[in-house]
Amino acid sequence: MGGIKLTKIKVFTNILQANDNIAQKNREIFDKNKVYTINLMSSPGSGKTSLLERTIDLIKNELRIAVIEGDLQTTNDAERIEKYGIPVVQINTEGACHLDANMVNSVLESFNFKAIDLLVIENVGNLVCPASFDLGEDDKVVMVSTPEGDDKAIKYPVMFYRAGVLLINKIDLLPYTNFDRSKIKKDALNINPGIKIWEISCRTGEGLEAWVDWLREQVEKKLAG
Ligand SMILES: Nc1nc2c(ncn2[C@@H]2O[C@H](COP(=O)(O)OP(=O)(O)O)[C@@H](O)[C@H]2O)c(=O)[nH]1
Ligand SMILES: [Mg+2]
Repeated sequence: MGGIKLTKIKVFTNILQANDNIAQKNREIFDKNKVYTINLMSSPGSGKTSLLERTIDLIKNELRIAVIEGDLQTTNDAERIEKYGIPVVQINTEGACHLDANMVNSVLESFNFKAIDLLVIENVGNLVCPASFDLGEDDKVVMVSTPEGDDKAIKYPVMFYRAGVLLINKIDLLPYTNFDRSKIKKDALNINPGIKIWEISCRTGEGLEAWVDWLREQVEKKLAG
């Protein structure tokens, strides 16, 4: 019985190794073209697509943005982004709970990277699996929203350990929840002392300037590098 368990672990390790090799190829493409790339992750409904809509609105006149949408089934999110007139590709994972590097690699030829500064990959809504699959991104961004509860960092530590940024969304709903901001911040910083944290509302726009300033800085660094 013990042997079966060990075999499973080995298979998963091999899958991750294969994924990392393709992620490295993606990274080379992003680096060569100086495209700053983000892997945006959260539970379903936290507000990933809303953040994209807001962000595009705020910086589309300064930065050339493109989006990869990951979803189990629909093209709903890509349709929302398409309205902004920026390049967007939808990947349907057909049941898989995360994007992997190969899925991303297979759509990269759809983009003209010479004309893109910032690529945002909206991952499948899930706080577990996406954390383990490198896509070749520069930074992982994790979002939680106030109605989800403030225990997400301690429950899903791998995600918070790997993310460079934590966005606490739906801050406008704070008065209607028992969400304790100081608790999740403390937990996230215990897991990952370097994580940057911003409170935002994609409904009211609160806090989004700081987020967009940071994004701008990252894109500039990538262009200069
Ligand atoms: N009140 C409130 N609702 C939000 C906020 N951000 C997103 N929503 C709503 O939350 C729902 C899910 O948002 P969506 O962007 O589709 O989440 P995703 O599944 O993570 O991409 C939608 O009904 C949004 O309008 C916010 O800051 N405040
Ligand atoms: Mg979405």
